[in-house]
Amino acid sequence: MTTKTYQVPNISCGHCTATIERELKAIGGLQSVKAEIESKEVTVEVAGEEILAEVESLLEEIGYPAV
Ligand SMILES: [Cu+2]
Repeated sequence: MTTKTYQVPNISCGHCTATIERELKAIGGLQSVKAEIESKEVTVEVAGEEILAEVESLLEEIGYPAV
């Protein structure tokens, strides 16, 4: 299992974090996701590193690219 934290500057409120968590949960192999408003961070736990590429492209697709 791999854990990774992304910096996502576009997070500004609870709607953003709810959207990110809801959308990322659709990814197969994603074990957990936590988005935080104050730190503008998204932390994911995935079954394997290859899934991180999917996480990154989905974040971009929904308007919350990681820097
Ligand atoms: Cu928001």
